[in-house]
Amino acid sequence: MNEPVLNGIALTEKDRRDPLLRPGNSNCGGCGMSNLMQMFRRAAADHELKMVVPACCAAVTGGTFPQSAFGIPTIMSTFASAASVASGLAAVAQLNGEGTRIVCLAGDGGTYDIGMGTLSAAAERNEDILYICYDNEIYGNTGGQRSSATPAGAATTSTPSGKREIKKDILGIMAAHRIPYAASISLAHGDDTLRKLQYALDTRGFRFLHVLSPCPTGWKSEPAMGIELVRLAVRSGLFPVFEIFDGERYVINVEPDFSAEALMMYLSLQRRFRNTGVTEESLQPNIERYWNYLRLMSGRIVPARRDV
Ligand SMILES: Cc1ncc(C[n+]2csc(CCOP(=O)(O)OP(=O)(O)O)c2C)c(N)n1
Repeated sequence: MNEPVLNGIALTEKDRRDPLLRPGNSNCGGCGMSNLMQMFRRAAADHELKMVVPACCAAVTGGTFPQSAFGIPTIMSTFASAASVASGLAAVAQLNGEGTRIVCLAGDGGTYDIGMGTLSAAAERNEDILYICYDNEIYGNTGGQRSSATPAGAATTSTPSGKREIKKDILGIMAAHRIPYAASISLAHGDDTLRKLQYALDTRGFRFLHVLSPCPTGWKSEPAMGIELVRLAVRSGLFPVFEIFDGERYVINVEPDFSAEALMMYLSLQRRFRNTGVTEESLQPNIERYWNYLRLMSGRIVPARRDV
């Protein structure tokens, strides 16, 4: 069951009556995508939506015909075609003069790796699509293999002693397409999440949202700790929360404290980081490097590291 977790934001009757993700779906307990869908229902209360979902956990969540866990018309696509299918739906909506918002909901494997070709093409054409990547940092649905979103040091079923390469910079890639809006979303920051979802729904053209999505099954963490893990990822600087307008105006939304304590807590609460050799010290250089880049892009020169 999905008990609504709107981060302390009160539920409305509409949230209960008309959920985007219905109770009784097959998501694991503590799945970040479930939380995201609840937040998205709230943000999209005034919008007609159609959704495209490529192969991923969300495709399984959808269920088998004639049942569906999604409360909106949804098309399941192949991995590689999600953004193309969404482009077609967007064109139809425009031809019919409908205000329907076309949404792609895809995992990190479908976004960073297998769907990148059509994603890039749709972004380059500035299609009228809201693309949401829920990033659980693995190919979750097939047992938790590494993707290019998996962070360095995380054990997966295909990198049992820990991934060596660092996580791909997906927002940098999307910004390079000069799309109207790209942002990262922390589910631990409810107001910022709702604001960004609403802004992305109201903006036209290609919009891209990147959501860190806790996966207790793959991260080997407690289901109830998901939101806390996201908070620690943000606090430590590991997951920067920012937005990019037109590929060039960077705005940092949440200032981390860069505390070693938050980073240590983040690592120790997930068994995927156990025995892989990853430490707080080994992660710091990449965190600093990325934050220096973000400071530069946002025009805010502040030292990236503050000892707490
Ligand atoms: C072309 C292709 N390769 C592999 C698969 C098998 N497959 C289905 S879902 C999935 C994992 C998807 O991972 P991700 O996009 O990260 O989403 P998640 O499962 O984590 O929600 C894979 C590999 C497939 N359906 N199609």
